[in-house]
Amino acid sequence: MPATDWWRSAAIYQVYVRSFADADGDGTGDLAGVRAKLSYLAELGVEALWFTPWYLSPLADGGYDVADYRTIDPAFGTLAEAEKLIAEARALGIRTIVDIVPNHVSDQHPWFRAALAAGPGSPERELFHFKEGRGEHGELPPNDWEGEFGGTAWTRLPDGQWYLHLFAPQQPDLNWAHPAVRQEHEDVLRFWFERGVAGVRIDSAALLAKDPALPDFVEGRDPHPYVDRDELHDIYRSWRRVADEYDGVFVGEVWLPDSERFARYLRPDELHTAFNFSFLSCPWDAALLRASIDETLAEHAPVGAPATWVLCNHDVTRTVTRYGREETGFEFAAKVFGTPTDLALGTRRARAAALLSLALPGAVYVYQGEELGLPEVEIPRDRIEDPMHFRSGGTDPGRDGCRVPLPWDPEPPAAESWLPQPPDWPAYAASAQERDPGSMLSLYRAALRLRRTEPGFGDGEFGWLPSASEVLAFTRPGGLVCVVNLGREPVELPGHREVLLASGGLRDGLLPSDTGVWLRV
Ligand code: ISL
Repeated sequence: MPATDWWRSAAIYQVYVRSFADADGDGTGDLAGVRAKLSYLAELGVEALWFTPWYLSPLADGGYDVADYRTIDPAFGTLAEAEKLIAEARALGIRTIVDIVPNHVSDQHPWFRAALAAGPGSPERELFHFKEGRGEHGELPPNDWEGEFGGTAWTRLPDGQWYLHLFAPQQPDLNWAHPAVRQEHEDVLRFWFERGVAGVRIDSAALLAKDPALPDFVEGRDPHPYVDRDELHDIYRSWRRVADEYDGVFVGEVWLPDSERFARYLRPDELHTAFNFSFLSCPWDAALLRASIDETLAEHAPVGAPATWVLCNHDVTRTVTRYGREETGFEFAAKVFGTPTDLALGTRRARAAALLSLALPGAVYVYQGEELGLPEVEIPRDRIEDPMHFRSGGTDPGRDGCRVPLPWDPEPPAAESWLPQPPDWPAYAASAQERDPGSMLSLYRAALRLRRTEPGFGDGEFGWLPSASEVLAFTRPGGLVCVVNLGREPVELPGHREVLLASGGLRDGLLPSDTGVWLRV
């Protein structure tokens, strides 16, 4: 495979900078911390790092409220440090992916401040969606759209106008029909590609374009006023021309139930890849997972794009907690206060799921802490920071529970971290897991090493093997076979020469419940 095709098979590690590693001991992760852990990441065996937004930000939404795309937030470091980090990682064979948030900016971004100052009717306001309200005195929002975090998607200003924000009020939506908005983002892409980044993750990629009439939402009406509008494809085609100048690649955050609509973003002149959220939100059930895998491969094939496999990220319940819960369906990935979890069961399944996702064809994402088997944390209510919690009126725990700073060592850090680590987290410390061959970290290291050295893994041929309905079994080139038992009873393994790796012990040659194995046949 040519070197420029690295993204078709890469194992990509998501770094939530604020919670990764804290070098200056102020309780918040930073770039110096990432640089200090590059050898850990190289040893883990990942081929690229995706950094969640590290730009100047008031952190009203964990950095997804960007005040300046060309400045690193001083809490994290400096641009010069980011450049060093990109180069040092590259020297270790690790590429960098930055996170671009094109749907909105921070309310502290110079454009929005200028728009507020310039007042109604000004050209500055045309970069956003400012509107008069409805009702006798404009006291009602311009339309009935609800924000992704709950509540109306509009906020009224003292001058009477309202502005649109699909997320928090501190995240005003940009007007993508405006040429300056397009120009600015292409300049920002160039800015980061010039600094050596290999790829860009596109936040909320299907939400940028809005119906210019900003009509009320009507269930089932096509096209949707702001999700997956056709205008987006022209935007991404011109982004692709920029990326191609640098051999840069895109991964889109595209949550769409319709696979044909989803695949449009992956046409050869648009985005290279998109996250596979249907796999992430699929419960631990052989038939459902098999269907999700089939559907994923079928939707990618016509456009020639590789699939991606994602078990968790900074927005969803951590894998070991999710797989230890009873309920199924999409709520499964969403967050609920006080849902009982069987962590031992969830961990066993998460280990098997790791072997499953790492053996499937395409690229794969690992979210920081997944390799440590961290569970979701129930954050004390008075420590929650996520706007999703507050916008839900306190009913939704929000997403902080998967964003707790990583435990590197069994000794707690000198300064308490910005989100508190639970008292039992020393047991998950990376330095302790490194020495334990049975740990989640050892499993991930071994699996990622095999994935790199065995050419049959990554993008390429895939075929199901006949198996019991509760078992997922498939072949990859070079005689590689992955078998995962989701049933209650141990099952026999296909005839094989060698067990390469197992997520748990085999018993009398049988594969126990909730266990996965890689074989060579
Ligand atoms: O669009 C959705 C469903 O149709 C949402 O799920 C949406 O894609 C998702 O919430 C977007 O998440 C991303 O953007 C947010 C940020 O808070 C998240 O952390 C980020 O991953 C706003 O920038």
